[in-house]
Amino acid sequence: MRIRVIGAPIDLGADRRGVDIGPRAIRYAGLIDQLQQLGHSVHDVGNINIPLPENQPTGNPRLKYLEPITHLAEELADNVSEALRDQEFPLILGGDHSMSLGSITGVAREHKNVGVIWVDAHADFNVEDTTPSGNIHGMILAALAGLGDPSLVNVDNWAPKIDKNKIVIVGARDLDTGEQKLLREQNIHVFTMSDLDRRGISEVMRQAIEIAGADNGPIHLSLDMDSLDPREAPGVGTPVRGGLSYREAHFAMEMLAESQRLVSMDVVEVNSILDRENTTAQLAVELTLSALGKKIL
Ligand code: EXY
Ligand code: MN
Ligand code: MN
Ligand code: MN
Repeated sequence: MRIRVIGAPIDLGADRRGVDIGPRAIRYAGLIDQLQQLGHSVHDVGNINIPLPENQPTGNPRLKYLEPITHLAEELADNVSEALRDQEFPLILGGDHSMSLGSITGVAREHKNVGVIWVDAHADFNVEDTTPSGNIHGMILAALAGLGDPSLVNVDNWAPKIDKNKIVIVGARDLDTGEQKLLREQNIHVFTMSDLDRRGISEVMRQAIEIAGADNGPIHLSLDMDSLDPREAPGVGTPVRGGLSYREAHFAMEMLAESQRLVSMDVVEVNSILDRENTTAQLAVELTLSALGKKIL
């Protein structure tokens, strides 16, 4: 398959600096070579240009860096939809999760019925009134489902980007009160870590693929590296104990590859400043390879 690698080194959606180094750390961990060894051809377009953050965010403290984030989203959406039109598989490297506003907008432009599997310790389903931090990376999935600030919801002048019945969150274990209420009200499919403990990764992923890929539709994977246990992925912006094991994460990716429904994927929240010898970036490469067809045997 021909893969377009796009770096989105944004850290404006999060409180902590460091995820802006993510794309470089992932490339440094050998992504391009290993994709080629797997038999894919790779078109690496480099990184989207990100404005440096001002020292302190200006504007609404409950929607920090709203303007540059929406501006990036427009630019990234253009790049991603162009990739799909050129028959390339968009692989977008973060950067914090706010970049998925652009990546998924670009995918949804070309695939109106795309479903999303959001592998994450968090739901990223806050809105201005419920956010505890004002960090937009914690609001992105709500915005893609049509909820939240109009500037986020109406990027590219249309909404919603994703049918909320085709959203599936896997690995959640750190949800805010207001966010929990919204998730319940909107009937969002959430497989928490408790669900994973109870049913196992195989059954959870079988259901996730069935829901997100309903009517034989395409699936976008948004892999937040903080979905893994911090012992496996220490270099993330918002670590939460009790996450996916190394094998649970790989098996989830292998099942997605077997489904043949993936049309695009994000890998986000690699924070190299907090990482240990590039471990998390290396794991991001390994998991990407599993999602793109690498098998044990
Ligand atoms: N729910 C918290 C907030 O909204 O501030 C933490 C969000 C972390 C988001 C990271 C990307 O997954
Ligand atoms: Mn612009
Ligand atoms: Mn996230
Ligand atoms: Mn997260």
